[in-house]
Amino acid sequence: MDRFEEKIGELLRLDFGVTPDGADAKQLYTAVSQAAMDSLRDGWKKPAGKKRACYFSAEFLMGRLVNSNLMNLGLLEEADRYLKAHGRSVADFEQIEDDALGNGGLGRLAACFLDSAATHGIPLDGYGIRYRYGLFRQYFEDGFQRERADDWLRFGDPWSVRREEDAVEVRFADQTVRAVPYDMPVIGYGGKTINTLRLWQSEPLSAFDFDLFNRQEYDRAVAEKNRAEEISYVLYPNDDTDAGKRLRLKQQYFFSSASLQSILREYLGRHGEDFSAFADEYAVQLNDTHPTVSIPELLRLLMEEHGLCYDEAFSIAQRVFAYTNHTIMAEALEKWDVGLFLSVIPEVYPYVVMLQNGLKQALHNKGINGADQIPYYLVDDGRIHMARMAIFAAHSTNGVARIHTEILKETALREWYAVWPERFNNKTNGITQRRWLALCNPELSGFITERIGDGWITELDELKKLAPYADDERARERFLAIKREKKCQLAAYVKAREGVELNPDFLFDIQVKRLHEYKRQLLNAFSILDIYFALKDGRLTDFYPTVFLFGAKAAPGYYRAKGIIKYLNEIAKRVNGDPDMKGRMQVVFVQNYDVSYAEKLIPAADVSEQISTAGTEASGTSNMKFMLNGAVTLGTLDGANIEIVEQAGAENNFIFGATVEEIASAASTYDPKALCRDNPRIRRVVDTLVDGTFSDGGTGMFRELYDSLMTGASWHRPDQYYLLLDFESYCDAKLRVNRAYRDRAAFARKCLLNTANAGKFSSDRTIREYAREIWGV
Ligand code: GPQ
Repeated sequence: MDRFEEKIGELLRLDFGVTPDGADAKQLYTAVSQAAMDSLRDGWKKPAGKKRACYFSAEFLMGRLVNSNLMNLGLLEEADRYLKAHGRSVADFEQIEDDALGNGGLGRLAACFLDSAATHGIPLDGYGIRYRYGLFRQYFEDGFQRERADDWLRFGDPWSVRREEDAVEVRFADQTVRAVPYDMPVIGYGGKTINTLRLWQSEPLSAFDFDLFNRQEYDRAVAEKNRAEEISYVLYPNDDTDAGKRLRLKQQYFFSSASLQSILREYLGRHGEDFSAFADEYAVQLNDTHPTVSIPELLRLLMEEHGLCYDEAFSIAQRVFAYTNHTIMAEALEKWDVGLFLSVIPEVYPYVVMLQNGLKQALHNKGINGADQIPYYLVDDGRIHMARMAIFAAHSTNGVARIHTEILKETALREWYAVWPERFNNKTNGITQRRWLALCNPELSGFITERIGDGWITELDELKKLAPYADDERARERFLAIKREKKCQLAAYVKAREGVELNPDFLFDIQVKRLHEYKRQLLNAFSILDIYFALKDGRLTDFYPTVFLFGAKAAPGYYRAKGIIKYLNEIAKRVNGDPDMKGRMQVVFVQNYDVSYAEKLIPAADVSEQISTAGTEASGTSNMKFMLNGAVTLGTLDGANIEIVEQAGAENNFIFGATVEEIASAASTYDPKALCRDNPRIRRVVDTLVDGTFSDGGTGMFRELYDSLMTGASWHRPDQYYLLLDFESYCDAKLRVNRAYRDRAAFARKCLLNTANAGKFSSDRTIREYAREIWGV
C-alpha cells in the first residue's frame, strides 16, 4: 500500500472512527479529498520572481472537483482501485459534491481558464467570492420553475484552506467587515503547476457584541454578525442582466478591495513602498465589469495609503488592468446610480471623479472635445458607466469571439474604438478538454487515444490527426456505438432524476444554456410544434424519431423566461402524452441543469442547438463542448458558431437564419403581425400561446409572451429577437438535419469531422493568447 492509500485509511480512522469497509460515501469522499490535498501540500507554493496574472471574477463555476483534481494529480485510477477494493467507486461521489458559484457561461469560462493556465504552467490565480449559497437549485411544479437554496457546504469543503493570517478589512459607509480568504488549489494536468483560487468570505470584525448579549439584547447582539455575513451570502442569479442593487455593489467592492489589498500586501512584503515594479509583477484581468470598481479602488489605495500622486497611480493601474467584455446587450452594461454609490462606498467616489477628469484631459490631448459627447462621460445622467471606465483606464479591452469583437469596434463601443483602436483585441473563448472530453466522455477519449495517442489532452490541435478516420468505416461504426452508449448512460440518469424514459435509438437534439429571450428557446418550441402538427396532419412522413431535450434555469425575477419554461413543459406534456407520437417524438425539459448535468447531456447529443439571434450571443461555449463530443451544430451565424463552422466546414453543420447584416436591414420592415397573418404555419404555432391549446394555469404568462412577439411591451420593439423572421429557415434546417441523420455513416462522418476540428476551441489556446498578448506572463 502506498502513501495515498495509507493516508485515506488514517483519515477515516482518525476523523470518523471507521474502517474503509465500514465508511459511507460521504466519509470516503472526505478522506480521499483530504488525502489528495495532503499529497499536493509541498507543490502548492508561488514561485518567486515571476509576473503573476490575477483573474478577478464575481463567478467561478467550477463543477465537481473530486474527479478532476484526482485526474490532474494522476490519482484517479489509484483512488478508484482503492474504492473498488472496498466495494465502492468514484462514481459514488456523484451525489455528494456540487458547487455552483456561478450562473452560466461567464463563470464556467473562468473555471476553464484556471484549468488551462495551471496545465500549461501559466501563473494565473483566481479571485472571487465564497458565496454561502450558490445558484439556486431548480425544480418543476406543475411545469412552473421553482427555486430552492443551494446549500453547497452541506458536504463540507475539503478542497479549501482558510487563511486566517491573510484576512483584510473592507470599509463601507455603514459597516466594516473582515474579508477572510479560502484558498483552493488549482491543479494543472500532470500536477506540476498548482495555482490558487482565492475566494473571500465576509465576516464581522468580532463575533458578536458581548455587552448587548449580557444585557439580554440577543437580537441586536447578533445583528452585526448577520449584516457582515450578508455580503457573501448568496450569488445573484442574474445572467446577462444588471440588477443595480445595493448588495450587489457591496459584493463587487468587497472582493475587489480585498483582492487588491491582498496583492498589495504580498508586493509590499517584497519591495516595501517602492511601487515601480508593481505593474511588472501583476496583471489583473477584469471578467466583465463586475470587478471594475477595482480601478478607482487601486487608485485610492495607492494614493491614500501609499502617498502616490494621481498620474503615478493611474499609470500603474493602466498597465495592470485589462478588461473583457462578454455582451453587447444594453441591459447587461452595468451603471451605478451616483447616489447609491455614494451611500455605499463614499470614499471611492472621489477617484471616479478623478478618472472622469483624467478622461477629459486624455481626450483633449487627442484633440477631442469629449465634454460635448455623451459616450465619453464616465458619470452621465447621474450614473457611473462601468464599461466606459474599464475601457478608458485599462490598457486592453477584448471581446470573446471574432464577430463579437467586430461588433464592439464597429457598433457598441465605436466611439471608444475611434480614440484608442490599439486597445481593442479579440480572444475567442475556449473550453478545457480535460473536463469536457477526458472526464465526461472516457469512451470517446479512449477511441481517440487508441488512434492518435493522448497528446490531445494538453494540445488539442492534435485532434486534426483524427480527420482521416472520418472516412474509415470501422471507426465510424465504433463512434456510433460510443454515441449510443452515452445515450444509454444519459437515459439511465434522466430516468433516475426526472422519471422519464428515453429511447437511445432516437436522434438526440439538445439545447442547454440559461433561459433568455435572445437565446430563443421559444423559437425551438415553435419549431417542435410545427413538426408535431405536421406529423399529426400526415404532412411529414419521413421524420426520424427524435427527442428534444432542454435544460435551462430562468433568473427568478425574469417573468417571461419563466413563461417559456412553462410553455415548453406544456408542450412536453402534450407531445409525450399523445399516443400518436409514441416512437416518433419526445420532448423533455430536465430540472436543475448544471455543470454535472452538462457532463452527461453533451456527450449524448447528435444535434447541438445554437440558435440565438445573430449579433446577440457574444460567443457561447456549450457550442464548443458539443462540437468536441461529436455533435453537429444547428445554428445561426452568431458568436463562436461562425468560427466553429469555419473550422469544421459548412457541409458538416446546419446553418440557418438571418446574418447580423440581414437583421440590421430587416429592422425597419420586420412585421411579426403580418407574418402571422400571411403564413398559416406560423400562425398555427404562435396562436397556441393564446387559443387555449395550452394552459398557463391562469397566470397570463402565455398571453404576455404572445404580446411580446406581436406588439412588444413598454419600450421594446415587438419581437426584438426576430423569432418569426428566422422561423421558416430554422424549421427547414431542422428537417434537413433530421433527413441527414438517416444516413448514419454519413452523419457519423460529419460528427467525427467536428471533433477532429475542435482544436481551436481549447481554452489552452485562449489562455496562452491572454498570457502572451495581454499579460506578458
Ligand atoms: N455571459 Cl455579460 C454570461 O454568462 N453572463 C454574463 O453576465 C455575461 C455574459 C456569457 C455570454 O452570454 C456568452 O455568449 C459567452 O460565451 C460567455 O459569457 C463567456 O464569455
